[in-house]
Amino acid sequence: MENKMFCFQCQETAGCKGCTVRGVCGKTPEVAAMQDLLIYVTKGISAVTTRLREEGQPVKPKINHMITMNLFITITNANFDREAVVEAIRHTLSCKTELLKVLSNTSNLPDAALWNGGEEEFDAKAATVGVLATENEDIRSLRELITYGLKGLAAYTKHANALLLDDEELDAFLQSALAKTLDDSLTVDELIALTLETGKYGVNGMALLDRANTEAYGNPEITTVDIGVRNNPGILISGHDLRDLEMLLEQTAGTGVDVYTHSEMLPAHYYPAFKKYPHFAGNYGNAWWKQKEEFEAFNGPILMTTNCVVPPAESYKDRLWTTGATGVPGCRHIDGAYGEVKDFSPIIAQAKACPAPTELETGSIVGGFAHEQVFALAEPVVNAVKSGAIRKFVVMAGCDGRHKTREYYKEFAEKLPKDVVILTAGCAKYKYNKLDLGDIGGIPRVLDAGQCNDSYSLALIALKLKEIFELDDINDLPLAFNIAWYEQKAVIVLLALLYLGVKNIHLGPTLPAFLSPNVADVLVENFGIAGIGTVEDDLILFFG
Ligand code: SF4
Ligand code: SF3
Repeated sequence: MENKMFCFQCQETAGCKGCTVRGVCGKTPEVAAMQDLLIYVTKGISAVTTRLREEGQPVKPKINHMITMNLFITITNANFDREAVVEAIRHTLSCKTELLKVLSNTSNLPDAALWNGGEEEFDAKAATVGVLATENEDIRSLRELITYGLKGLAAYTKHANALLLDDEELDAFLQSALAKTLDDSLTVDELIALTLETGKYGVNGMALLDRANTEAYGNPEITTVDIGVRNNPGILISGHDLRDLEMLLEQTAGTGVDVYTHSEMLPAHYYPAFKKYPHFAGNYGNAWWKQKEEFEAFNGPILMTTNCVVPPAESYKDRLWTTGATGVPGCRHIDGAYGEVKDFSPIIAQAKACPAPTELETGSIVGGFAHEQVFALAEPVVNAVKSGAIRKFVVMAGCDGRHKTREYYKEFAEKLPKDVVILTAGCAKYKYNKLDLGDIGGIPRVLDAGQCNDSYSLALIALKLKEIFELDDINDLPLAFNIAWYEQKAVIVLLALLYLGVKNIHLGPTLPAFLSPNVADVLVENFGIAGIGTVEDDLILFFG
């Protein structure tokens, strides 16, 4: 049977091979086709902007922003709205037409840079430009590995851009790398080198976002976050975009509507700037994949600022709002350019007419262990390592997901030796952040740095420990990596860690389907990348 679609970009891909009939995530073949075409035209315009830069011509920030937004739209669970994707393709093609007019040398540009079909041609073109259009499986694997890393990088860049921070060098790299994935003359070795260079810019991108977030909202600090509910109506905000949260908190102040975080928005509570809002009530629910039952129970409106949105049930569809790169057909979308104040008043009006959230649980969780906070605690931490009270750290950052196999991470956390401390970031933490794992001399055994992009903090912490212990190699630290991945932001985090020289990362619950056997071998041989085994075996492997 002919494939209706082919997508293997996330960990939940069908049969660990590829979604071919409909996405496990809910993506339809019609949306998948337009996402393939959006990637194709985005690579095309990137070949044009790369050539413009080679000619010494400037590329406007709005073009850079469009390219990062296009990539973000195609990340797993970001946008299920075919019309929104079609509009992004149209807009990209029209911008490209303008750029081509000012380009002096258009010779030898790839087809993607020159193609400019009408909407009636979109479906036919999409069918020829997807992942499988690259026949050699190793080249395909590397092109996709790079493209997915760039999608993750684009997501992080987008959040920095929303806080009015740009990095032209980063955008130039991102676009040149996209263009290189169209270049049939590149060898496997050259693509491997490009993969590692993508990791370097992954570090830069996370650093840029860290700077944007901390300059705007201060450095995260140890914080206790309530996970119960209050009696007022509420708005639940999910995703990663702190600027959206700030605007929502400002606009809900004094309205009698509380604001709760969900999933990856939890770490917002750790920032000093958001503590001044008395109606910033707490965190509701868990990681993204439980949203159907949790959004139902929340009773009020939900604002999705980024992935991961699950196609909603009819019962709460009219309460689900999207903004930024996200889109769901039938759900209302709030627009707003960078630097503009988005108007969340219709969401607030809806909230006022809704009952208060249904209580899911009570209690609290503690987090806020980003770089500055951990540096402030360096002395007790270092002493605990020197005395042997802390034997080892294990980085368990990354993503959560719905597969039963991910119970591994909960069990692994529960069964960890009591002298091991978990360093985490991303939504993976929901597998163990409500367990009572205790502390070691006052140092909690789960140190949550924040969102997945705050894996940057974990890298800084590791580098700081390396300096304090006067080690030559980051791999000589008492530090293991057992990372859970789901979507493409985890890919850029992984590439960033590889670039920083981290070896022997365990990646689960399954290795990416987009790694061909040969590419997987390269990662195993050069970086010691491995999958996971049973909890018992892995505990012995990591801790003896
Ligand atoms: Fe399948 Fe994942 Fe692609 Fe969705 S994003 S279609 S689940 S591989
Ligand atoms: Fe989670 Fe999507 Fe990856 Fe940001 S919200 S870590 S899965």
